[in-house]
Amino acid sequence: MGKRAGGRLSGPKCIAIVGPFASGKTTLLEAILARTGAIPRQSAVASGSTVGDFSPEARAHQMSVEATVATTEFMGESLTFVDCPGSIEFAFEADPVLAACDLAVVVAEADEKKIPALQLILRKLDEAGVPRMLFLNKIDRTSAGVRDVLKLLQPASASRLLLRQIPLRKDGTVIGSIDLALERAYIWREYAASEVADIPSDDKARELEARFSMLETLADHDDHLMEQLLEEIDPPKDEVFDDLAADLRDGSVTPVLIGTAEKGNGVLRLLKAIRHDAPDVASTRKRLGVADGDQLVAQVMKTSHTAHGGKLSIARVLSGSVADGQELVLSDGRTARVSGIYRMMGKDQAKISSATAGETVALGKLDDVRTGDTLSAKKGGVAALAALEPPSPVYLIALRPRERKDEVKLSAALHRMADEDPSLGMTHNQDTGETIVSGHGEMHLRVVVERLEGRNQIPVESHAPAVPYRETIRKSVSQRGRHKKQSGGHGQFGDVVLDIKPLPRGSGFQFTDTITGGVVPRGYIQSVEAGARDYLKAGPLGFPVVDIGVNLSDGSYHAVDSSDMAFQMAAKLAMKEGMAACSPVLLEPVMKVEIATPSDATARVTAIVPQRRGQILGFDARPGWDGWDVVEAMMPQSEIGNLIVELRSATAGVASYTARFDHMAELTGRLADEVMNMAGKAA
Ligand SMILES: Nc1nc2c(ncn2[C@@H]2O[C@H](COP(=O)(O)OP(=O)(O)O)[C@@H](O)[C@H]2O)c(=O)[nH]1
Ligand SMILES: [Mg+2]
Repeated sequence: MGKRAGGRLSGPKCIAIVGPFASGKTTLLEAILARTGAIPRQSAVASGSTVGDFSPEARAHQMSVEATVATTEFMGESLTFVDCPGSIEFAFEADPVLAACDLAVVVAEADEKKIPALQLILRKLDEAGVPRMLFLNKIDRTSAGVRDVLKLLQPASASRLLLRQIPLRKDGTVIGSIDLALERAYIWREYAASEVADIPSDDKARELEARFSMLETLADHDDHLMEQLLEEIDPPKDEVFDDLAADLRDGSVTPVLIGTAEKGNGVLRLLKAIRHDAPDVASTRKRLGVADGDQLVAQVMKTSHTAHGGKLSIARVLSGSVADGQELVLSDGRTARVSGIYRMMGKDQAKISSATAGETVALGKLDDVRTGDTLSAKKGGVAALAALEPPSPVYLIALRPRERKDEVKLSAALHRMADEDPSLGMTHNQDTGETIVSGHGEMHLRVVVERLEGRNQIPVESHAPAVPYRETIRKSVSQRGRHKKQSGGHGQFGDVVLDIKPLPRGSGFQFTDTITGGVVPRGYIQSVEAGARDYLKAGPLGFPVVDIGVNLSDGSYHAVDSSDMAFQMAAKLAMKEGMAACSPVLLEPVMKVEIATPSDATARVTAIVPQRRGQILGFDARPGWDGWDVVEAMMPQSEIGNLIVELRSATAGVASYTARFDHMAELTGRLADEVMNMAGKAA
């Protein structure tokens, strides 16, 4: 392999901060902003005054619930960091960010329990082709050797983890780091630049060994370096740096840096590594297939509706430039005019007049623009770059405003939220006045409700969505229905005999007639069918009736008093009396469920299924997912409502499932009684 360019790439960069929940991403962002002077001092996440997690919802739950964007400057270069939430419930926030960033800093810690979550995140990076560095955080709390930690984490990463720094310990505590490429020691100071020192002689052997192992890995992609190692020549530092940068950029290795974000330790080294090694916007254009040139191409990473400034579309300018007031074109040809361009700092914005390639800025009032859209300056300017596909929802709630007067306000607020979060699904049910909101976990939708009640001041009522129970019959019957009224002038007369019988599951409703000799005139047969159908809306148990056949076999009519209405009434009467004698039974929907889980939790998952009246169909390795299984099962829909909560707690938060309707099954006994009682109360 020839030598690759590894020189420093200047220009504004966009860096996603990703990693498992509570690994220290928000803390790291805070440390970076403090170290680069964007904020006066570093606050602790617990203090509630960090740049990330500024929303009341994030503070209440002590977790990031949305991406935070902050632009700072380091040694004269613009760096935009996007702190992406770690919880799988909010994971979709990261997808549009990854679609347009240059680099991801993966924040991880030496915690075995978080490996499945780390694996999920690294997969996302692989899919998006995003080069990454790993920041091994909380090193102050890590007693294990850093190389053992890497061995622990390596299975989660398809690309090779390359240890770039080792901790410097004194009396068992970490006091700094040794950089293996620079061959220098850094003694950490809290919230301040480290003191540079020579590598203590006691640590020299350890350093040399770790350095050699780093060089060996780099030599896998550099024949020249390999030769030098074989000949025991110490390679020039420049060559090592070039290899580090090149291997990072093409994704063949993931350099690992260490630190304690909470004290600002290791942050400057991280920033320097970013400065020297990170790909730039030209590399990202190449990755995304965007032509070089001065044509505007911008990719929207996030949408937010601010209390005062209106809608903001946070976009990465991939090429060209954008100016305030400019008309932009979406990839489908629609246009929108920019009103305000801002540099972001968490919840705050600073107005600027234009932005050029590489910058990540907020574009104001692009009403029709959505997260994931690709913007250009002229029609046909660019095709959509990223097709964002939210995972299928795993949790649903039904909600309605507590007060009717809030209906319009609620629908507007939900509309804004769906605009901000494309992974929220919404369907409005005209009949019940409820909106069914679907999302990716209990917390995801709890935050929706909190935002409605907090930010939007709309008190709402929410509950589990109703399960669509049905009923059918188990016996046949023949029933006469006679509707006769004589009250002044015209009377009413209809008379029918209906043969009612059960049909196989999934048949729905079938209506036939065997009328001969015109005992019920043709025109009224339709009326009989209409009457029977109307009855089916609520059978003897109170639920819509399915899988029955009704045959009109006999009847009589009156030349003057018979009417459409009268025959409908007669049919309903026959249905009402007949159905009660047909041994009605409740039907519940049963879903075919596929649960994806890390293999070491498969046994726990298969134990959950039968507890929820489910039946395991089998399980198998998850295609393309090392160390994961897919469990297939049949489960009643009523048992799936909060299934995800239990699955997540059994799998360190990473399991997911898809469910689709399979069939209706009879429900009898105590459970059926409960369903009927509930329905009775609601009616
Ligand atoms: N001991 C220690 N704790 C840290 C460090 N970095 C973050 N934390 C703590 O870990 C918790 C989670 O941090 P946070 O930044 O919110 O994690 P995030 O979910 O990845 O954004 C907080 O209580 C932090 O104070 C660190 O380097 N050392
Ligand atoms: Mg966070």
